[in-house]
Amino acid sequence: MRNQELAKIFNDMARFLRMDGVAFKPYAYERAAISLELLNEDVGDVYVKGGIRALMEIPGVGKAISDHIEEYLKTGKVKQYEKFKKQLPIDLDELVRVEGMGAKKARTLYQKLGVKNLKDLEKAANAHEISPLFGFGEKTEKNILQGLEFLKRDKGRFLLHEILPTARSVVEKLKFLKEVDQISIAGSTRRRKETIGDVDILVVSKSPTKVMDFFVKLPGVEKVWAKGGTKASIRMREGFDMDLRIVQKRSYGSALQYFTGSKDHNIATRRIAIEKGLKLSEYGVFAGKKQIAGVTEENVYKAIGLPWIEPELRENEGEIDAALRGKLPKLFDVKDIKGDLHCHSDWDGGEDSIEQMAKTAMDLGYEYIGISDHTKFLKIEHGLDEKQLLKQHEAIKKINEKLEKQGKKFKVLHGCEANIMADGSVDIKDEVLEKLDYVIAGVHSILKMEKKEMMARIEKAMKNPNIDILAHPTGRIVGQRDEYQVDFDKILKLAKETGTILEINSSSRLDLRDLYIRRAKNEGVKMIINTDAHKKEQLDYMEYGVSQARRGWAEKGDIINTLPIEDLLKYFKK
Ligand code: DGT
Ligand code: CA
Ligand code: CA
Repeated sequence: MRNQELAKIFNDMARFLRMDGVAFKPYAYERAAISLELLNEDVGDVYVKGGIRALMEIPGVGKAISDHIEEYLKTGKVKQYEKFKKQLPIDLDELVRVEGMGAKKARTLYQKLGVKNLKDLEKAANAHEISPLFGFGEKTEKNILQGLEFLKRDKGRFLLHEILPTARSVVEKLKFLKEVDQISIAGSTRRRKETIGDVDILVVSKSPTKVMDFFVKLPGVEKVWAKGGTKASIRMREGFDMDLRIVQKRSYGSALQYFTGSKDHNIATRRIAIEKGLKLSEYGVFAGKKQIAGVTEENVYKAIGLPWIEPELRENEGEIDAALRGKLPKLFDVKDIKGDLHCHSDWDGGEDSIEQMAKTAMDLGYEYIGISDHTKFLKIEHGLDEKQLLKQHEAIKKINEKLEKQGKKFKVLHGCEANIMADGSVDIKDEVLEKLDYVIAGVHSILKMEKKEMMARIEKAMKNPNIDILAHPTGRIVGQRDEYQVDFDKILKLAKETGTILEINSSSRLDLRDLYIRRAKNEGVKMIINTDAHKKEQLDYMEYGVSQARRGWAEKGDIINTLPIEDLLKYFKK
């Protein structure tokens, strides 16, 4: 699709313009880029159908940008972009993915050291050519090396939310085939890991060839790596691979158990089988030559003396032992979630109005939504100041009155996402915070602090009687950024002392991570799963936070937004 290519060009142009200190234009280009990525139709088709006028109807596309689009469609190029590239022939898109590398830094490194891409950057950093440069220093050089390391570590892996919708739609399409008797997603996707290497799908069918033929010809298949009698492997347009395996009906359960993994979980279950004088493989559970289980996963586990274990727990992190002792956690489901308290509206530059967000939340079956827009320190996010928050408070009051009149049993709560400043104070006055239903606070600036300083900062915020929820408590972003220097034991201790709720943020942060959720649960610290949605569609991210909580062994009682509103409110400090 040309939409993607144009979006990349516009994002790059925004970066070039920002480097030149142009004030508003970069936003316009970024907006257009987002719009193009979201557009369901190829922008070329839009143009063919309605010309430049139709282009200008795309949200965020004005006259100047529609001219660029037209030029690109006609010539394959955007002249202004080519001009930028000539001045600065570097792979900006690649370079800025390194955490801590902005466009300006990239330009300086090109001008001083000729750095054009990641490879050059790594060479320069390893040779300590960066630290002596004006405005860089040893700390920056170290950060760049860490950022590069991070990119490498996750190379070739995709975020679960980038993959799951496609994997599901492939399964849905395969289900339509009458030749498909049974089908399931397996592998790390079924275990809902944060990142996925490849998608594994299992099928039971009496006509494997038909299923294989259909699979390799699905729309969006870019390359067929292999296609045999019972296994095919494809590369999707989005860049990830999918494996399809056809198995026998009598082995479906054991194959599902095997290919769901994890490998370490499998090794452990096989050992248990051996101890019982049995053999467990992808083909079944065998006593000598006789198959005693394999049709369903339940009977596979049962045959080796275990209850069925939820896929999210299968990491050999104590689940086998817990299963043997009848102590597996009772996991909950996205259906148990009653509301979402970290949601942004168009008041802070989000995409949708409070009412639209509320309507979507109602459609999801929620009982409440909390609007928590950014506050004033975050200028790029159009953060609200005290006056705007008070105005918003009145607006939400009116919306609730309207809902009540309509007889809806749904409530909009008013919060905010305040910034924890370097000294641990927040950027909104207490007398305004006191008026809100709840307050979320998070660290959004000066992330590279020494642990002691960072913890003093967070401690002060958690002790603030107006702060109810600590947003994305460790600052990590999957595949992009490690957590900042925190002492998680201390955070847990403070959460207990102060009654501050820890957030499980469902966006690509996935913060808290699973292991931390498990520790919080063990300490009796309460958590809340929030999406951090900046538009209504992102309210769907809830399921990723729920998966994360499940991977962290959390139960309903650990998560306060499984509660009805009256009980939820009791967990806030005032
Ligand atoms: P991924 O794709 O890297 O995100 O992770 P998985 O877990 O999906 O791994 P994958 O696709 O290589 O294999 C799917 C499952 O097959 C894996 O979870 C467990 C099973 N499996 C693969 N190789 C082995 C192995 O050498 N030994 C055992 N016991 N199981 C294996
Ligand atoms: Ca896999
Ligand atoms: Ca695989």
